[in-house]
Amino acid sequence: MLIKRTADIPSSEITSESIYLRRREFMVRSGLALTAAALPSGLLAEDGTPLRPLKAVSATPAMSVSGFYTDEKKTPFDDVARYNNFYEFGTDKGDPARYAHALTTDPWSVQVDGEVGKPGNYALEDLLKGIDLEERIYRLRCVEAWSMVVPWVGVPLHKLLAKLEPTSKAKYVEFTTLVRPSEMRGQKSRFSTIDWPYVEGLRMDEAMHPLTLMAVGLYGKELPNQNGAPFRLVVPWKYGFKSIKSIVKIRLTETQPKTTWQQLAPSEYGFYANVNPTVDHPRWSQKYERRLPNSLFDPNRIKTQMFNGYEAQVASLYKGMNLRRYY
Ligand SMILES: Nc1nc2c(c(=O)[nH]1)N[C@H]1C(S)=C(S)[C@@H](COP(=O)(O)O)O[C@H]1N2
Ligand SMILES: [Mo]
Repeated sequence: MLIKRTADIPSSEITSESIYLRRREFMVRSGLALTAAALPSGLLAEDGTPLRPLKAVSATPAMSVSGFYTDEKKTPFDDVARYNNFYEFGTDKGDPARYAHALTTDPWSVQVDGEVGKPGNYALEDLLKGIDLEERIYRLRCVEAWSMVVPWVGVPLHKLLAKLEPTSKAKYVEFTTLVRPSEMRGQKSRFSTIDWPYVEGLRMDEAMHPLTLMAVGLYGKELPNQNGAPFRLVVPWKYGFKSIKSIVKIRLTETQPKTTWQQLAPSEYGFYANVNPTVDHPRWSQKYERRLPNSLFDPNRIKTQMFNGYEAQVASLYKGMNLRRYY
């Protein structure tokens, strides 16, 4: 969507001149140079449609100092896009890739409210306008003890929040995923235990941390739907469930948001959910993880690192906090 070249937008999608102009304006003003011709057309969404390229400011060696980049082996695109957790489409790891193509991601708007100077219902392209896209190569560690290395494309959340002008009362950021059972088959399942919408949240200092990213793409292309298109959170030092997908609402609050997994099983999933190999999940150890891709014969088991390897960058946020209590 936000990444389409004007020439790529089929006339059937151009519903009005104002939408057409808005898209064009986004592409020009955001500095989002489109290099469709220069990139291989290799990456396909699960339904066979090509993923549009994004031009991001790449990670540089200087950035690696602050954790923006890891030179660990990247998890291949096919694994990143086929092994997912996105319960709105089902609980099987293959369900999101199988069913998420049904999701309409254009147009997409994001409701901004609560403790901000600039509340409103923003078209995604307007929300991101003027902020350069950046590439970040992060480890992603699921609470279920598997992990990946993903090259994301997105904007730092602190830049977006600065645009929205948080008030002095803003202590937390709450994020909400779309509810659209007609396109999200997991939301109409009788077996679903989740009370939709999926909600996540961060403390303000976590949200403002330079590592915290709002992703719109991966592997240099727009996000596959199953990875949370068109707009999702990525917090690399926390368990994957904090990195909420397909966001339609951002609310700044004075009080701690009631988040989905914490509500569902408070003794198993905390609000903080910082990756911590010394605090086990009540039902399994968190000391090791399976790094994807792996197989029965090669489990690719590696040691889990404190704060998922981002201790140098984020430990100061939790100074003096009992991480066994605030898990
Ligand atoms: N809305 C929503 N966001 C979500 C989830 C979900 O079920 N619904 N699953 C979370 C979990 S548990 C993980 S591990 C990551 C997985 O992201 P990925 O599929 O892009 O690897 O998404 C997170 N974001
Ligand atoms: Mo997860």
